[in-house]
Amino acid sequence: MFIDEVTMELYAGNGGDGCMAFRREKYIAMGGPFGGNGGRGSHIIFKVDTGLNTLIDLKYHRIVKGKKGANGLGKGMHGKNAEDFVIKVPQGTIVTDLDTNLIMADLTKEEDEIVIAYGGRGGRGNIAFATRTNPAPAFAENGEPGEVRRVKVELKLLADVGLVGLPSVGKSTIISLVSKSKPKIAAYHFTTITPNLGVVRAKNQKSFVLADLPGLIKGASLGEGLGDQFLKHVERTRVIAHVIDMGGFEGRDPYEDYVLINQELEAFNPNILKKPQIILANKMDLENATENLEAFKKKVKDVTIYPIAAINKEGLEEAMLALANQLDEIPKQPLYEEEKFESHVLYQFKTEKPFSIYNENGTWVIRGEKVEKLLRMTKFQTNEAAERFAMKLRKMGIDDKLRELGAKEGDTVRILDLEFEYKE
Ligand SMILES: Nc1nc2c(ncn2[C@@H]2O[C@H](COP(=O)(O)OP(=O)(O)OP(=O)(O)O)[C@@H](O)[C@H]2O)c(=O)[nH]1
Ligand SMILES: [Mg+2]
Repeated sequence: MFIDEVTMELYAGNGGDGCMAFRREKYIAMGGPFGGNGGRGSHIIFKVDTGLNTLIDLKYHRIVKGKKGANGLGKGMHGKNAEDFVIKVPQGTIVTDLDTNLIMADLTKEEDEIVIAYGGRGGRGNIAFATRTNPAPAFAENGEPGEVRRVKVELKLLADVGLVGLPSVGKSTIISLVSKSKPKIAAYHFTTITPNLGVVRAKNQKSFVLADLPGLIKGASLGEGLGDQFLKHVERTRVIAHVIDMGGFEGRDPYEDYVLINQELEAFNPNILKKPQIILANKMDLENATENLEAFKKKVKDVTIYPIAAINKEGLEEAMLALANQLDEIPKQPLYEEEKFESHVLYQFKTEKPFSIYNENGTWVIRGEKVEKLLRMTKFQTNEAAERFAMKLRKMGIDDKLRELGAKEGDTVRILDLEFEYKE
């Protein structure tokens, strides 16, 4: 089975908690702060593995959770960073953030690697908070929560040559004879429903990747038949190999078939027609084939035509050699790639207000990523920690806003599951 789109949930690891500790030494009455920082949580990283061809492995690992960083310890010891979680993907994988719908990564190069969800930083231990005015702070931070992302992971096949044509023209037969790929072959339309990849080794020992695609029909670019689900794979191939049934099966005219396929390719993406093409004139063993080919050649003069009879393996070797040689002349990536993809790799932070306040049955509820993170990172072990938390809320402008909204002394205020009284 070929899988080219997977939705995943990524939970980067939380940072380890900071430690609150004090020196306890003989002859030193008031020990200084001695709590170390927590370690960073695991990043979730996507990395190209050139040995992979599909996203099938990801299908069984749709939810990925990073590890928490180790907690800080006494004696000033910092917690270790958690090991990063590396997700291996084939070359050509695209990662899109489902919340912003922006492409975060387009992993086209062999060495590409990118952090998609950042692990939380470790919480600071009380050593980190020591100041001249407060040399022995009695508070520490919890680790920062790791990033959570929902992403779509897509693979556009990086095939060198794409076999395109109407159903039943012999595309799968061809790939089955020139590569190790063993797709289903049958005398009914739409036998192939997902693309198949195969590596072809031509007579001159040069190799390339061939894609056998499901049959195209009129309206495919608009989603007819199996439609545009797989037309996107054609976008990245370097050469288009038209497979045409020269037997004129079911009363068809080979030239009309050729024109129709080109129209569908153009309607899907006009850039596809800028790619070099060749024509594999198949089923030359059939009765009317020679006659049809002569008529076809008169109408199509600018594209090289290779007459073949895939069923008898006739002409295939020559056609594959010609493709291998032709590929040598063409740059490795499609010409329009930069314009089409690179500029789409954008990263946008979710823009959110630091907080919002609403009144729910007399309780003031404060929501917002920043304020909730502050709460999660506060260790309410001591009065001093609580005071620091209150001070931070004040600095964020939450007190002023509450007053402005009419909060009164003694009103209940809630952030996540923490409730406290409003004080002027
Ligand atoms: N006579 C003859 N029949 C062929 C030749 N090549 C393929 N066929 C037959 O044509 C039929 C369709 O072949 P497939 O390879 O499944 O065609 P396809 O283009 O992959 O079809 P879809 O997957 O439906 O798009 C099968 O019955 C093949 O045996 C050929 O050179 N000559
Ligand atoms: Mg097929």
